Amino acid sequence: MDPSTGHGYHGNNLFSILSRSSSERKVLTLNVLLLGDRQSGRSSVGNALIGGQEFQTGACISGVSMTTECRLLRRNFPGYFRRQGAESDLTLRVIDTPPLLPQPQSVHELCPEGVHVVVLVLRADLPHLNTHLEEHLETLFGPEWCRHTLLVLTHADHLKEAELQPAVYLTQTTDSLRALAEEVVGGVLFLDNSCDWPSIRGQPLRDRLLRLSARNHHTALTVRTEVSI
Ligand SMILES: Nc1nc2c(ncn2[C@@H]2O[C@H](COP(=O)(O)OP(=O)(O)OP(=O)(O)O)[C@@H](O)[C@H]2O)c(=O)[nH]1
Ligand SMILES: [Mg+2]
Repeated sequence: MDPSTGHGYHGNNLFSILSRSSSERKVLTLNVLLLGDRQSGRSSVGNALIGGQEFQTGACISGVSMTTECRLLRRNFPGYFRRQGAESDLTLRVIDTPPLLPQPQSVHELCPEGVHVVVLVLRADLPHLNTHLEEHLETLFGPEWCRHTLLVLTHADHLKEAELQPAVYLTQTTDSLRALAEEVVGGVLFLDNSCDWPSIRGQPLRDRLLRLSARNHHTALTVRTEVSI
């Protein structure tokens, strides 16, 4: 518990996260939670992050999401970054979720040590926010959620087709999306999931995520399991 907030803010220090594998390499393990509305592109973003196709993606059938329960996939990126002169691996544990917010208990079971980065996924071409989203995030993580969150706007290909530059898009979008974009400390990243191999598409996202976590000294937010959503 963070004594200043009382909201289960987990004070992991870097050395508890960096551990040595059998080959004497340092490894940084980050838990990443994907959240978003139905068909926002969460599973596609998950695939970009892990550089694979293992999360099942596709159109909704009869209004039912492709993803109906939380699923965790883990991927190691050897020698991904350097810290204090030493090469470190980056291990991502990515949790895909059903639409909007998953039950806190399901997330807690998959990562009891907490979530380092929340990736909030929205469609750039459908920028109407669920009005309770921020409220739910606060219920799930407490007021620190925005320090650990980055916003990914998928379907950026539609902006390209409309010849709309991302920076211009952000000035013209809805007030609620603009406010959210300003609130999340990780900022906004546009993603076109229809192009490139997942591993290429995921590179800027992995970099951004690592920077955000480093800014938080790799502390993790614990899920507040006493609430139900
Ligand atoms: N054109 C385009 N299609 C995308 C993009 N991202 C996702 N899609 C497509 O949108 C559909 C839904 O993507 P998913 O990644 O399954 O979305 P999801 O949020 O996990 O969906 P559910 O689990 O069903 O709620 C799939 O057919 C994807 O191929 C994108 O950036 N551009
Ligand atoms: Mg899905």
